[in-house]
Parts: sequence; C-alpha cells; structure tokens
Amino acid sequence: MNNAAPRALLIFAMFAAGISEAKDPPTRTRAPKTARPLIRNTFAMEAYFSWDGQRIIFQGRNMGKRAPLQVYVCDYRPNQTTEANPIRLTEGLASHECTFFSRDGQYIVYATSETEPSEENTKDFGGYPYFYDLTKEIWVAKLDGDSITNKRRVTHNKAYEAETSYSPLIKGLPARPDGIYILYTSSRSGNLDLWIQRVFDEHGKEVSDTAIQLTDTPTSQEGGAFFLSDHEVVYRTWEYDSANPMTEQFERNRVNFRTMHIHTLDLATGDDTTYTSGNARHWAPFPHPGGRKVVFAKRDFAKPDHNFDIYVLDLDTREQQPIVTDPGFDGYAVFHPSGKTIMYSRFDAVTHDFSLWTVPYPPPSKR
Ligand SMILES: [Ca+2]
Ligand SMILES: [Ca+2]
Repeated sequence: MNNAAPRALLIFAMFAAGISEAKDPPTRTRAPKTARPLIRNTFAMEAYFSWDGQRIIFQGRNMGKRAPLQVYVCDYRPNQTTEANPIRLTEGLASHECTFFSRDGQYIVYATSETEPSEENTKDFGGYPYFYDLTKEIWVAKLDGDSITNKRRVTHNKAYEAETSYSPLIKGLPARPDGIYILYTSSRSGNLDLWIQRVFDEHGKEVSDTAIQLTDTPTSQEGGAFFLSDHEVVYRTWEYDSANPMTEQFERNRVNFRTMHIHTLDLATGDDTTYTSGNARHWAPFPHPGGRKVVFAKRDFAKPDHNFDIYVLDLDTREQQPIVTDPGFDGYAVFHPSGKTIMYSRFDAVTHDFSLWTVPYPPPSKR
C-alpha cells in the first residue's frame, strides 16, 4: 500500500455513501430525540439485523483509522444501556463490504475488493465516481459463532459485483430451481444489472449454479436489491447519461445531482413497477417485514440543504413518511424483523466516521 492509500480509501468510502458532495463547512449535527446510539465505538455503516432479530452484521473498521472495511457482528438487545461490542470476522488488506445474513443465520455473504479503487480498475456507470471497482467478487461463508469457515467464492470475473443479499427459500418459480439464492448487482453485462445465483438447494445443500440475469437494461443501472417476498425484489436505479459522465461532472462541480428511483420486480411475472418520481435521489430501499413498505434514504434536490434523510415509503398508497430529517447524512436504513425499530448509519462530517443508531417505528405521535 502506498502513502496515498489511506486517503483513497477515505474518499472511496465517502463516495460510496454519496456524502462528500456538500460545499458547506463540516458541522456536527444532533440526532433526533427518539434516536439511540447503537455503535459509536467502531466505525460502523450499512448494518443489517439477523432474521431472529438478535444480531447485527455490518462493514466497519477501528474508529479513526483509514484501513480497509471489514465484516463485524455483534449481539442486538433492544433495551441495552451500553453500546454493543462488535467482533471482527474478516481481516487483511482486502476491503470486505455489503454483508448480509442468510435467513437461518448460519451463513453470511459479502463482497471483497483486493485492490485500491483507481481509474484503471473502476468504471463510471453514472452513479458515484470511482465506486464501481471491477475487482470486486462475492463470497459466502458459514458463520460459526464469532468466526467464519467454509469460505466459498461465488463470482470469478473482471466485473463489479457487490450489493449482496440472500433470498428466503424460493419454491416453484418458473425457470428458477428451488433453493436459497444470493441477489446482487453485477456489471458483467457491460452495465449494472440485478443477478441471482443459487448457492443452496431446497434441503440446504451447497450448490454452485450459474448466475441468472434478472434485469437487462443497458441504460438503467440497477442495484441495492433485497427480497420483499419470496418472488419479489425491491431495488433502486438510475439512467446513465453517456453525454454527461459522472466522473467528469463530479470533478467539475463536486456535486452529484443524479436522480434515482425505487422499483419492485416480480420474478414470477416479470412485472417491474416504479414507486418514486421527481428530482430526488431515492436510494437504498429496505423492506418492512410486512412486505408493503420500504425504508429508504432520500436526497431531495428541491430542498436547499439536500442532504440524505430517511423516509418510509408505503407501496400501496405511495406516501412517503419522514423518519430522520437530521442535517447531515443519514442512510442505509433497515427494519428490525419486528418492524418496530429502524437502524441507520449517521456520518460525522467532522471526524468522517460512521456510527449506527436506532429509532422506533412508527415514530411516537407528537402530543
Ligand atoms: Ca441495467
Ligand atoms: Ca439528514
């Protein structure tokens, strides 16, 4: 690693979150009154609950360090008064990101990149400059207490592969063998599309199937997908404007005004539905356990201070309910399996560290 590496990693992490674009001087912001800190002793972002609701998995590193991101787990106790004590599952110079629990909690999935993001190994898909690292590959591993075993590499190519999650048990879908799939974003078709790949059969036995392409849209860039039900996924997408590459736009203006929208895709029927519109970035949707709402991060370009805030979108009414509208970046929001808590990542503009927080859902009514 050369001397530029720590800075490159910092910029990479900030680009990844789309937060290093504000021109204003950094200020430290207050969390909402209902928010509770979950992890502030470790740089922690993009966290997910286990499906029994008792553990958390996230990408992080030691606070204040500009080292590669690693996968951590920790217990989750809703009423705990002290912060959790995360345990690191991965190590080394590779960056480990986009991690997620299988439904039975016995396996995890994550994406690794062995090299620093650079002009040579990244591609501009019009999202975030330098983010789409073509060395990224996907791995699954068995979670054995506080360590991982049986590491298995799932992708082998020179394409970006990340934004990983697991399916529930899939049964009876046309052209989809029964079993457990991983769902991810890949650029192997030349642009960002959603892919699924079966990694366990219906009896839980390891299989190595070839990947199945879910979207084939040369100008739309799909990603950040999660299963909403056993046959439906939710994701975000944007249109790539080849006349206005993001890297150039960003270098020129230091601002990324890319709009993004939330869709669902029904794997049984092929129906794709758009749920958002307007001049805003609707990003990182995650399903409510009931399957008819998603929590997401929104950057509304119509607002003077268009930082990322957290909203819940009702898929039936299409109404958007604000949840966290704190100044500064709030994102990567997810529901607890109970549906009663939302966990999210806050960015500290002074220290450039991320921390994990929770808020109750639905928000307590104001009297
Ligand atoms: Ca596409
Ligand atoms: Ca905010």
